[in-house]
Amino acid sequence: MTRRLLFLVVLSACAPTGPPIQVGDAYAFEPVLGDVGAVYLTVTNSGTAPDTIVGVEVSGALVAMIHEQVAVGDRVEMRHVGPLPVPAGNTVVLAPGGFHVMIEGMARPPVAGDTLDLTVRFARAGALAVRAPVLAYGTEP
Ligand SMILES: [Cu+2]
Repeated sequence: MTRRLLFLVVLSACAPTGPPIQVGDAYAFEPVLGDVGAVYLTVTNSGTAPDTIVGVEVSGALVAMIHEQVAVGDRVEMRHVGPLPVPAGNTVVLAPGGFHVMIEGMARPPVAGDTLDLTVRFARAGALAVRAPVLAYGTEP
C-alpha cells in the first residue's frame, strides 16, 4: 500500500507540465484611425530555455509587427522592435503604453465584437495560434 502511494507521488512529479511557451490574454482595440490597429497579448515562458518572438501574423492584415511605445522628451514615439526575447521563466506582456502588435492594411477594419486570428512565431516553440477579441477603444479587457 505504502509502496503504491509512493509510486503515484513520483509519477505526478514527473507529469508533463504542458508546452513551455504559452500565448494568452490576447485582445485588440477597434482602430481609431483607418485600418491601423494594435493587438496586445501575454507570452509566458515556463521552460528552462530562452525563446524569441521572431514574427507575428494577423489574419486579414497585410502587415503585423511588434512596436514599442517610448517616451522621448514630452512626446511619445513608436519604434519597430525586431526579435523580442522571452527569457526562461519569464512573462512578456504586450500592453497599452508598451509593446504591442501593430497591424496595418486590413481589408476591413475590425469592429468591436470581431475576433482576430493571430499566429505568433517563436525561434524554438514554432508557430502558436491565439485569438484576440476586438474591443471598443480604451475598454478594459
Ligand atoms: Cu505601434
